[in-house]
Amino acid sequence: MHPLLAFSPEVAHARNTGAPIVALESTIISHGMPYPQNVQMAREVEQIIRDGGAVPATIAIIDGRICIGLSEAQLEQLGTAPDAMKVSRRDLPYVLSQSKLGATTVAATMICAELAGIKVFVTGGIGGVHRGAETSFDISADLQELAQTSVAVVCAGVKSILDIGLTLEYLETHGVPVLSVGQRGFPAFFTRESGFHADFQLDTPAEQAAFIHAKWRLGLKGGVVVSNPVPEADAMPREEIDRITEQALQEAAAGGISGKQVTPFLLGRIKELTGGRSLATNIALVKHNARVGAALAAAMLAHPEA
Ligand code: PSU
Ligand code: MN
Repeated sequence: MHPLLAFSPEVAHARNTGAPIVALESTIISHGMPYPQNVQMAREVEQIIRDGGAVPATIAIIDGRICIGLSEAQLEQLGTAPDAMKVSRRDLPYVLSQSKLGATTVAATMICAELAGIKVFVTGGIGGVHRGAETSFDISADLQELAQTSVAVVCAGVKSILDIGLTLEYLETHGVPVLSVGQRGFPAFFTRESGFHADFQLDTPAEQAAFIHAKWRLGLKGGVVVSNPVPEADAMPREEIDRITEQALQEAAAGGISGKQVTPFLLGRIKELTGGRSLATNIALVKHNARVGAALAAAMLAHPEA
């Protein structure tokens, strides 16, 4: 076992008994949602995964260790600490060696999940190519991680704060397949449709698991995006979210927001400008992804190649 990993008792037990495990990120807790909704969301998502027959492993960097599975107190700490760092691939050596508190992004969570032998990871939305990336070069490290780290990521697509078309082009170039569940369309986080298609629609966990096993069986390293649209009843009106997204993007540009602050700034402004309704949608879609992820983790183990 890797010396930097610290498993919670629940996850350690799952490893010993061969139970399905689902990784969860922590930037969504520290930087993606306000307190106390963030901690409550984290707890409820963990419970949905348990109810789905799998074991949740929320990942964060605490006291110089990569924690795989967090206690109640650790979830609370991440949800309230003003100094929790947003940790992507680049930042992992710093938070670990300096024993800082670190919340892992999709990229860093994938790295840690792979080290821990976890194949399925559930989140809300992945990072992507930002609008205007041709001059800003702002492309989330999540995409490069998907290109090289072998973990399946269940998400509700990418937000329209990003350039969704360029994000899909980037993933294609790097050989990252984008699956969709229940529809052809690639979802846009707050809305079910983005105007783009996913590469392959695979509705059942068994089909998704067979696809992922086939990729890795070929020796093709890297992730698979499993995109799952927000439930109809929880989706936001498209015109409203588009208008608010434009406003948030203009404010970010006017305020000179750059680097790793961009995504948290946009998420926070969208929440304010929708009077908190975007937060309810965000929580609902993560819960929906947790159901899909738990079923996928079980199907991955049930597959003959597991
Ligand atoms: N998108 C969301 N909610 C989030 C994030 C993205 O809808 O919380 C977080 C994830 O942790 C993702 C990170 O990995 O933001 C991407 O940040 P950046 O764009 O700086 O790479
Ligand atoms: Mn960025």
